[in-house]
Amino acid sequence: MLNRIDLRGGARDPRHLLPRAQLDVSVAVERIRPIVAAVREHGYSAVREASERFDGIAPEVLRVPAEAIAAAEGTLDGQVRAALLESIARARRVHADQRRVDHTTQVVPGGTVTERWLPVDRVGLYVPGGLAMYPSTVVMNVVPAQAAGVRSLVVASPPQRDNGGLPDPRVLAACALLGVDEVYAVGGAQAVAMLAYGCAVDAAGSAHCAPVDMITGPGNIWVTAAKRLLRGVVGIDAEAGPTEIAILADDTADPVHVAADLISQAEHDPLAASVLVTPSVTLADAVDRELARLVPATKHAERVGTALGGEQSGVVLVDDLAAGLRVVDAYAAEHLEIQTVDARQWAMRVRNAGAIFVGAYSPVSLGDYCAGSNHVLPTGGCARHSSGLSVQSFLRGVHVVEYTEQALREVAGHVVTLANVEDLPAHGQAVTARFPDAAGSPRSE
Ligand code: HSO
Ligand code: ZN
Repeated sequence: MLNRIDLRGGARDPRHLLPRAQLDVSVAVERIRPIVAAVREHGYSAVREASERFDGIAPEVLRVPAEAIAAAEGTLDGQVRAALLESIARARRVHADQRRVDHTTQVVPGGTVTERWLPVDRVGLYVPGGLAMYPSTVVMNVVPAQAAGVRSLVVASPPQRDNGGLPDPRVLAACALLGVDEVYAVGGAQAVAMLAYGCAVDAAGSAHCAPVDMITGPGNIWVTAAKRLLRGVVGIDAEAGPTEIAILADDTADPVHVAADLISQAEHDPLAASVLVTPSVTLADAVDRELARLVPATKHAERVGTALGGEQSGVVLVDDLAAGLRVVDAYAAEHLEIQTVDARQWAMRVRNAGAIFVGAYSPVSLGDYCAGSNHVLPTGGCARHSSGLSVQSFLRGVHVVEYTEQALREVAGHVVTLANVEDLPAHGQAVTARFPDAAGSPRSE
């Protein structure tokens, strides 16, 4: 079922072995440009027009009433509620520990630089509706924003025709459990534009959605395109590609676990990538047998089969675990499982991965829901340079500089020298102007 790539005994560069799906967003950007421009210019009426056109429904008042949010929470199945609350509680525990503290460095006596971590003021979270609607993703976006201290957090999600023009009830229930009460029944590019520019949300213009500073959350290609177009007007999170799991395993791994985990992420998307890296042909053969047994029985067998059979998935055979480590580092998977002897030791040596799952009892799907870790992670090799969503994503580090007269006087000469070497003498004069009668004041030309 899985393609085999045999790297044993060779010195092939593993970097480009497994192709990754590329999403062409630039064409979509041109398609949504007029929608974004219309929302900027006409606000409410343009948002409703686009909703009618693309979602087939547009409520007259775009903000979801508090009673509807409460009602959605009320109808939530008890077990789902308990599981979501557990997911929220564990994520809050981990994210609370991520909060950075402000730090003051005394550079010289009388001269300090303080790094202050300030939360973004207002954040918009886009939540897709329909099939790719994950209440767990609402949790993974809202929890770090709240832990960062974001004061104002708003959710936008498409109106559903079968829910009377309200967003999906699971989205509303997740909002209620997280304490988010500003929710708009708007989806697509028009939602991103509404969040970025702000607009009236009823016909009379008596209620408004204030513009946000940052937009996060997954979406279809139109949403991604709108976020790309509006980057700069607002901050945005990374563009998420199809999900990926890589497993570094040796013959101590249980092939049933390995196969189940490969299937679990393939379930997301026919373009999802499931990659096994192993020095053990015995394990690779056993995993193949398990896949042949398990895939036909899984609910989304077609999607899973397409993903596992695709050129983006495969088994990479390596000489030993050290060679396997080089492969997984080159691949830089969104999720990396280590199912080997001394798993923790091997995990410590990994350089590139969005998140690492160690040992036989830490599957990726634990992290998707209830480990406490965040499941919004870098895909497409971006783990080489980027992190997953965290409290840090919602904070800005601001340097606060404070020098006394004496401390400035002592370094004035160096400032003037550097200003002159860059041919910016007024920079130096801004310092020397403070010391007009300084004997032997620094030379400025
Ligand atoms: N594995 C996905 C997240 C997710 N899984 C949501 C289930 N629901 C990307 O990390
Ligand atoms: Zn998942």
